[in-house]
Amino acid sequence: MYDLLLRQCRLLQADGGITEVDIAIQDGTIVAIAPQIAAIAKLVLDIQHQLVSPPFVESHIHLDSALTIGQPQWNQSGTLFEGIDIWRERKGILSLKDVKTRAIATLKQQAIQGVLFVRSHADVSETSLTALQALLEVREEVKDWMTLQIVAFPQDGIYGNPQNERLLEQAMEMGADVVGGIPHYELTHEDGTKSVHRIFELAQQYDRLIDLHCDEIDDEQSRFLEVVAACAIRTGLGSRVTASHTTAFGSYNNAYAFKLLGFLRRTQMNFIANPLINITLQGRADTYPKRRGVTRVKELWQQGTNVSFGHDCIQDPWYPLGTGNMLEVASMGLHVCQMTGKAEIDACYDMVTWNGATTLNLQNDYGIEVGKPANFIVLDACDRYDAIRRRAIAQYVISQGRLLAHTELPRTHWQPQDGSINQPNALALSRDA
Ligand code: 17E
Ligand code: FE2
Repeated sequence: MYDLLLRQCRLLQADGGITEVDIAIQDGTIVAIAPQIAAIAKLVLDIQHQLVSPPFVESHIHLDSALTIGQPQWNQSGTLFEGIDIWRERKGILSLKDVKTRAIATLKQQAIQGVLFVRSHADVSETSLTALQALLEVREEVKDWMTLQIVAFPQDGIYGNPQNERLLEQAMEMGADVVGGIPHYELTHEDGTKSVHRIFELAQQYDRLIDLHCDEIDDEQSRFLEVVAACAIRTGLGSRVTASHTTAFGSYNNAYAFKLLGFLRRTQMNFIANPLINITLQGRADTYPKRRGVTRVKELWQQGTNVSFGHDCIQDPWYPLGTGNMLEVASMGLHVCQMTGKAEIDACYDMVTWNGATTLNLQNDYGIEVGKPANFIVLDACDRYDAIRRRAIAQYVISQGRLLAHTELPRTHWQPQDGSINQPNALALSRDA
């Protein structure tokens, strides 16, 4: 007898193909996938031809600042830099309980919408390292239902303050999974370049991944991405390296951008764009025409470079909105990057699933295959395009073989306008009618 059996699944495969199958789970692992599995299980779910997909991957979020909107004040200019200043005030009064409560509330919000893998930044330019300590504890507390990776992120720069370099190294010792940086916010260009080299050194010394906030500015002179690319090539760290935001890439002249694209292809490194945030943070110094402030997602994707989309913020000093819904992120990415071709829309779905998993180096644990951990979601959709267009609801979220969340679909009752008496439910419309 299986623990869990899902019948009549439209199983989404890595190549975008769909097969009609049953899926059986035992002890947290997928043990059978076949057109019809004749067996009994402790729990049987009839999926009725809904889409079964690997879970969403949130490859870039700041859980330490999530849900602090308005504390101590709202970001009036809407810029990255006012956000950093507001957060500097708020982070002065962090406690473990404060960070943990907000982080866990956010992770639950994400999980019920089908996110089971999250990479969060933790600001480590704050002397007590409370944000990091809290997120390390959260990583442990949620590990039975959510996989959390933590980036040690020096928000104020490694060299902006005499103690920050030591704090970043301390964060490695405390167990951060990834080393971060912010070269465009270091005091000088030289400091920015030096910070990238230092980050690569730490990653090698502590055997960690790299994910930098890189060139998150509209300044076409901000060119730390080439330094990251050079380090990725020379160290061979390649696919263990990620450049987040890289919004200046959208402002580079094409002659430079095309040369850079070739270097980037060689690196095998990953990119994360955060379209919800950067469409609002960037372009603030522009009048008209106003730049979109998002990196060259389409061109990177076209050349086979791995790109994912992240949410970045949920109600914090940088972004007042956010729900944790990765289909909202994919939809915004699709719009801002003009990815409206059919293959491009499908790619936007991959950017919040498979590509995020690649960025997080999850390859062995991710995907719906016999022998892999049973992590997947059932979406009220028939394919990737349908899922994005209608922001499909995650009806069932299965984490490590167990049902974690079930969301019922809304039903609309159309009221006849001819004066006749409505039959309850007779005219209920299904959402995809
Ligand atoms: N910090 C930063 O440097 N950039 C961002 N987009 C956020 C925090 C959200
Ligand atoms: Fe960020």
